[in-house]
Amino acid sequence: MCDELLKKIAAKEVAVSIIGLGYVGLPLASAIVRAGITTIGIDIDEVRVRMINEGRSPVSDVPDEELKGLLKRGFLASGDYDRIKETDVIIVCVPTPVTRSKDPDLTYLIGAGQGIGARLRRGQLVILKSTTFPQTTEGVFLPLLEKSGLKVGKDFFLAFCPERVDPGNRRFNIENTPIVIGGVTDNCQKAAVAFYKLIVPAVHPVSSPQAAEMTKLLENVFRNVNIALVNELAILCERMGLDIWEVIEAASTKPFGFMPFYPGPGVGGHCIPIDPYYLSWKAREFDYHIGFIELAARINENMPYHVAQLITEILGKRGIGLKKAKVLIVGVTFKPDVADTRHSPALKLIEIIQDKVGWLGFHDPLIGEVIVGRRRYRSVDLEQTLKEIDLAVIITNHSQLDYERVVSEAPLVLDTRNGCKGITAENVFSLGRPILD
Ligand code: SAJ
Repeated sequence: MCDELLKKIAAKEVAVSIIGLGYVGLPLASAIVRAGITTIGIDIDEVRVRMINEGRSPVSDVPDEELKGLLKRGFLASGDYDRIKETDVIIVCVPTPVTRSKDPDLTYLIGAGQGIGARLRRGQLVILKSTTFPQTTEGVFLPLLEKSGLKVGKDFFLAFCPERVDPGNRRFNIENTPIVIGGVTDNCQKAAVAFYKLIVPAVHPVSSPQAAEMTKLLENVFRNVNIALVNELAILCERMGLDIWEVIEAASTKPFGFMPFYPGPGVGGHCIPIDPYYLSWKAREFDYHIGFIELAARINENMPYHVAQLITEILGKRGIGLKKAKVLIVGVTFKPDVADTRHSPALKLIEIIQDKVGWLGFHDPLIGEVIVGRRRYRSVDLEQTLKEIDLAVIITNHSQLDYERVVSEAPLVLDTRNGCKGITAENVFSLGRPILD
């Protein structure tokens, strides 16, 4: 069975179904179609399926023009799980969020496993990409597939191959980023390696799906704890009268053994603030508490509250009470130049201060509206509003923002991203620098 599949892969005669057409699934579909492989996208969200088939991309990394090109080459989205029967390779890119109490929420992953398990046929390769804790692939996902009565490694093949998508990254994409591969059996490894070699420049096989699951978590926890480190030092620098941005720039001149991370108003996105909880949750099963992760989470989750404190302090220095203050949040996406507000610290900051200030609004060139609690905010015109407010708070440093204009028009500016780098003005205050009189 494995040899037949390997032959089909080598001849590029396989057809692929991708389950979950989000910021991982859609770019992956694009790369696979561009490799000349027949691909179908499956998603439970009918609106998203319709949007995609009309050439309107829900993912900023796949522009409409690129999506239209995929559709022209035969790609289509469907809500019908039965379509996976027509394919040889099934790739699962569904979300793995956390619950409100920060425990892993495998609802989507289990749903995908059930959907596949009910339709699995001999000779198929299933690849799981969703970030999750070690033992998910073999302990949670595999049993759902084997409900089909088929045997892994003999009748079908299963591997965990974590995604490495950095939304908005113009330099790295699927075609130039190595992929880690953890097959359940040797045949599973062989099949997954052979398939991925059609799409990526390099594959890195590891000894098990668990090793691959842990690799991905290490990659993201590494970012989370390092961001927390500079966030903590930013607060210390404010108190010590130092400039964290100057210090990080200086440390970055070290050509080895250092990698810069930057402080900010908090950590957003669908991975970095979430994935570490998957690891700390699993570690507890082994009577092991990873203090690093909990500490980093506390520090990063505190940042929006720290920014709220800075807002109060800056307005206070000008004798403006919070209750009367008009505050404009500039940038609400979770990172610059990506139209995505998921877990954005801007939304948490709005939630913290919206009942405390006289007027609150936002401007973001990529986002039309946000809903925080029971309130709906629409993006306001920047130039017009700057004249009418007391304080502009730069939360997301989109490259297209005119920082000179923000500084010249707004009476006060709090910059949490060093977006105003190089602009000296007495009305500009910065996270990570002392708030001087
Ligand atoms: N952030 C900081 N300071 C930093 C870097 C990031 O405050 O020095 C903040 C960002 O503003 C953002 C959050 O952290 O709110 C996450 O930023 P990110 O750059 O990690 O962006 P993500 O979550 O879109 O993508 C990450 C990938 N990023 C990079 O490799 C640079 C990568 O970790 C994963 O492939 C991806 O998550 C994922 O899907 O796991």
